[in-house]
Amino acid sequence: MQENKGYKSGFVSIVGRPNVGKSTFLNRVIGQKIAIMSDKPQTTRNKVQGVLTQQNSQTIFIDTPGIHKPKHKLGEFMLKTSRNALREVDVIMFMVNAEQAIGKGDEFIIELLQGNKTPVFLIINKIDLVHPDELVKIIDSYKDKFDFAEIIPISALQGNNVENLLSTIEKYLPEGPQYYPADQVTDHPERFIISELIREKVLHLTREEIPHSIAVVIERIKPHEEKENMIHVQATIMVERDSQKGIVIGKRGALLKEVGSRARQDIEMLLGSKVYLELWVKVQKDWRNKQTHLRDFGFRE
Ligand code: GDP
Ligand code: K
Ligand code: MG
Repeated sequence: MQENKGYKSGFVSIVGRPNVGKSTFLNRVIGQKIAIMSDKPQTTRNKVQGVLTQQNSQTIFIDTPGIHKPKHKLGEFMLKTSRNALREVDVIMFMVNAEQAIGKGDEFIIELLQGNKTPVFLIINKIDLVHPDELVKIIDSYKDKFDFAEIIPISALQGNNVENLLSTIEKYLPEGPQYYPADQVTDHPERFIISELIREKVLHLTREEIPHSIAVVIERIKPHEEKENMIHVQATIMVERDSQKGIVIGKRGALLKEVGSRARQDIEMLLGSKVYLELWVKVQKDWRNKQTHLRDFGFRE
């Protein structure tokens, strides 16, 4: 783990209609095929993380499942996951296809982005397929709809202007630790989502006394030893003070129990399986400042 002062790190969500090239971009940047790509919409069903480690920064990319108006419960859940992904990141890349006029799907995403404080980059992908004049037109049509922090045309397939995009992202990252070892390019997407689901429930069920500084570590995800078709998830909620531990556990464990029961339902939806969720609460003083601890917080496989 790097202790460099001035080191930057952060999270970048990639959103956009199906087939605009989100996975192609991620794979180019990470240099390995980690996201499933295809010419069929909705190939990416789960969030996929890609980790890009550079000299002075580390960027964690999240390839969201296609954001579209949900048609069923699971769709709603995925949309919720994507929505949360938009709040908790440092930059949002809104990717569009240079060949396509702005459509209903794009407008729906723009609607979701309204009111969000995270800087949004408009990424016009597939510029290898269009004439520069066309590019200007498409940029103008989007400019009217939203106040983008940056507008960057690229070709994810051929690599044009991707370096420029990466150095622009770097400028927007806050100072932070190197979460992952430099040679690690991906993480189990489920791990990250599960920890976020648990954290979300704690935040919903507690008040101001619990600052948004808790962390959830997924210790283990494995088949249940006795019950067939059940997955055993073991997770630890890290707090900074003893008093916070008491709050998270609640009277006779009532609050923790409620967190567990709500989180379990979401995790079952995510994994499509029955889940036994084992939750622990641990006090880890000053965990935010200790990079070795961050490393233990599931940012590692
Ligand atoms: P996603 O659904 O947004 O993840 O899109 P994919 O990455 O799966 O890409 C969909 C299709 O667009 C694939 O056939 C890609 O090869 C193609 N594609 C992606 N980026 C580019 C690009 O910059 N130029 C061209 N010509 N095709 C691209
Ligand atoms: K696709
Ligand atoms: Mg994809």
